[in-house]
Amino acid sequence: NGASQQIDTEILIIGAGFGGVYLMHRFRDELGFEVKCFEAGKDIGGVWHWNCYPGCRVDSPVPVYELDLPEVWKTWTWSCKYPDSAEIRRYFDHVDKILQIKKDVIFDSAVVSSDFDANTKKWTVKTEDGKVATCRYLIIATGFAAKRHFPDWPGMETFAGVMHHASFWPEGVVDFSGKRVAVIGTGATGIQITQEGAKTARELTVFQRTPNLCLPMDQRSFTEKEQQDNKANGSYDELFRKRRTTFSGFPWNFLTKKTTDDSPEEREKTFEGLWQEGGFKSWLSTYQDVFFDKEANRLAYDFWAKKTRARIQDPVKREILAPLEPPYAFGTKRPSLEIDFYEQVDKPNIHVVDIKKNPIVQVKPNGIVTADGELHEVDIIALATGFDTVTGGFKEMGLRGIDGVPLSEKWRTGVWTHLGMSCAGYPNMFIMYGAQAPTAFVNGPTSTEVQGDWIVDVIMKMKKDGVESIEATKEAEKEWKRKVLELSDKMLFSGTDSWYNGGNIPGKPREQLFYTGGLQVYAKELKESFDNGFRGFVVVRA
Ligand code: NA7
Repeated sequence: NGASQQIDTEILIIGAGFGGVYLMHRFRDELGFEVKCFEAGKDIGGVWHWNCYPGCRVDSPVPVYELDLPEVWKTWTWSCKYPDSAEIRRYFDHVDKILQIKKDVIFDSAVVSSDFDANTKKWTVKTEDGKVATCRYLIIATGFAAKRHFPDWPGMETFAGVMHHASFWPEGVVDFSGKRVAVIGTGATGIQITQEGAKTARELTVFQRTPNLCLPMDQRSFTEKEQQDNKANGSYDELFRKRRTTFSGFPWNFLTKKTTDDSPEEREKTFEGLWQEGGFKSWLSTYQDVFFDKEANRLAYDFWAKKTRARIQDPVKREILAPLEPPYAFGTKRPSLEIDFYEQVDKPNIHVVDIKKNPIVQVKPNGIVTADGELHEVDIIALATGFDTVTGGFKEMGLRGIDGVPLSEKWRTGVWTHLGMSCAGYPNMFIMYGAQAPTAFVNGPTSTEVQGDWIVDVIMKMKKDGVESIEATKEAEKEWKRKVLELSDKMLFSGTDSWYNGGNIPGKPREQLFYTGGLQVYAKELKESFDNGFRGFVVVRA
């Protein structure tokens, strides 16, 4: 019970994932600010603290997927290109060992209300267990996966076996050996649980609503020597510099020529080359017009289907997992990376149920009933059903603007921000890795640094210029929304239901939630506002 805790600090950060940790370090250690952090969980690491489900692994390669803090990366060694979540938790322990982050994080502190006092010009933030903090600057770094999505099938509470949402999976205590397992959902999470769980489960059934157009993970082990060499020869420095200059925050870009500029043979060679390089290359380094042009997109899909279908021998599973006709435009839902997912699913003791055609209608004590009346008997249910992305978590923090209107009300029918980082009526509140920013299409640590450095620059300039508070203007919010929507309207995203546009959650307002102009253009927008006297902000001087 934290009822007696009263904290007063210059900067309060909510969330101790990559974003929170990076900003604590910059503000506290480099600039000497007083900083505290409220974290809902019991440790730092954000999604990597929460996600302990079997097979959980990052699907961006290291060292691209780590912070550019030399004192941290010079003293850390990875075991492989795509580490699992336990290794990333060890990385965060190392971050703490070097930077002593945890001493200023207050754990088990889910924020339930945040109000701005116009007289003192301070935020008051309260947690579920009664802790109270006041601060001048409030930084929300809660990420996009703070609110889990639970389906509401009748009878869920009657299930007699083990059932968890993947991101509440208890670390290491559920053994699949000899068990019958249901995995519901085929996003990145469902694919990973299935790929891992199929190796030990007696039987495993994947309930798929929409196919995941998975790409090959170019997983390999790393030696200490090669990492040392790359740190010494400047490869790390070059990579960290380069990744800030691209669309996706990875150190490579799209191909700018059109898909149909190439002959069928050249195109095949290009697609094949990207496929062999692996990872997200086939997604975020392919021909750019794949995201704009239906014909180009179909060519990309056909290549994917050809590669994938060849790996699935069971004809029924092949049609469900990798149909000849695209279920949606290639790349408009997030592809998962896999190693042997298709081979695992092809085994006779692994089953695939197409729940778009044959939906789940009920959960019984001993299993799951589909519309055709079949009872799928299982001992374990893994709910890999995703998140009420970005806005879900935001709306639950009890944020209230200076006019007293809760953010949940302001955002009832859609999101309003300037640059994805500030809201009208919320002075000195900054958002990291949220809606209307490139979040979903950008390597997390790169995005953290670009947005984080901007917040640092803004607060330093405010102090230097005697600015007491800034907040987005309503006009800037309208203009930014127009820009975000206009960019994505030219692309193929709107035709696909996904967490990019709220289409994954029943009743959620459906609008493009992320900025699709790429990180390098977005960074220019941030810089332009900064260089032009905080353009788009109400600036109040002391
Ligand atoms: P995702 O990508 O949102 O995937 C959730 C999956 O669950 C997806 O296949 C959904 O099908 C499915 N789903 C959601 N609700 C239901 C219901 N009610 N019934 C059946 N199936 C359902 O979440 P993840 O956790 O896999 O990944 C989230 C991100 O975290 C990931 O992209 C990485 O960035 C890390 P749908 O496709 O909506 O038809």
